[in-house]
Amino acid sequence: MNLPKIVVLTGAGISAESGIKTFRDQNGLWENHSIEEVATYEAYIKNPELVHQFYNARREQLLSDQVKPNPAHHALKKLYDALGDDHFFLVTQNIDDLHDRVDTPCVHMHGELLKVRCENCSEIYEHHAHLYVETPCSQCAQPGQLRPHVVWFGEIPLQMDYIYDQLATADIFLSIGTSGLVYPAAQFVQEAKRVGGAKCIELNREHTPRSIDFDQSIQGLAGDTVPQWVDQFIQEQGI
Ligand code: BJW
Repeated sequence: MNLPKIVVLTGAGISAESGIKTFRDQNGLWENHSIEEVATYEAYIKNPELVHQFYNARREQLLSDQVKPNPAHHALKKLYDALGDDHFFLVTQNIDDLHDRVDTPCVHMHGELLKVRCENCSEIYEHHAHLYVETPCSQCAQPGQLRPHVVWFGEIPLQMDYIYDQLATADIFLSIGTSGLVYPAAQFVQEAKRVGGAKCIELNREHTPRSIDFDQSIQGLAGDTVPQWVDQFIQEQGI
């Protein structure tokens, strides 16, 4: 069977119905903390306690009983199961682990909230507890060297070569719940179209500054639109 290859990009909007606030909504995280205060390396050097406090609160929320994968995460797992590794690739900007919890393989281009990285020995490992300036690295035992394993503004997102290779071979590019304001992810639609010749589809609660770049833009909550789109696709393909 000649199946199309689907590349999916997800953003904070896919996790909104799981109880995780998006970044740029009215009640979003940036209201309480300006982006410069918490999501740059300069901010971390200037005030590591504040940055640790910010990520500790988000880690605690992610691990609470209230947060779990929603129908959109489950639908992408269904799509992955139907297509397999050769025809499905998921890249997420989200640092939560909600795709991982339903066993959908994905590249976390902006890192992972439940991991830390040691600036002394470069070890990256799972860490679910609060992180403090004095927390020693479990590998090299140095205190003062652990940071959240996330990508801040001015840093290079992870696995970019691999992501661009996947975009170049996409037949369909699906962008779900992202404002399209943050680069390089904001440019993936042009990349998928220009290099891969992909049909590009946006699923978002509302129109975004990028909607015009897509062949189709579908408005609605991800928990509704993603399962609907996946079910229709599977039916059309007869898989
Ligand atoms: C729903 C919904 C529901 C809600 N259902 N939908 C000028 C021009 C071009 C670039 C730059 C520039 N100046 C600086 C830059 C570069 C900079 C950048 O993009 N800045 C912009 C602000 C202009 N980018 C970088 O620095 C990046 N690095 C870089 O470019 O390196 C150079 C390089 C690249 C490639 C190769 C080689 C070199 C790094 C960016 C790192 C971003 N980091 C953050 C924080 C991560 C850690 C953390 O989480 O704390 O990543 S910022 C934040 O934004 C986070 C997110 O992943 C990212 C994207 O946000 P997202 O997911 O789109 O969320 P929102 O809130 O913006 O939107 C939610 C959407 O969901 C909305 O549209 C809603 O409508 C929708 N929604 N509920 C469906 N239920």
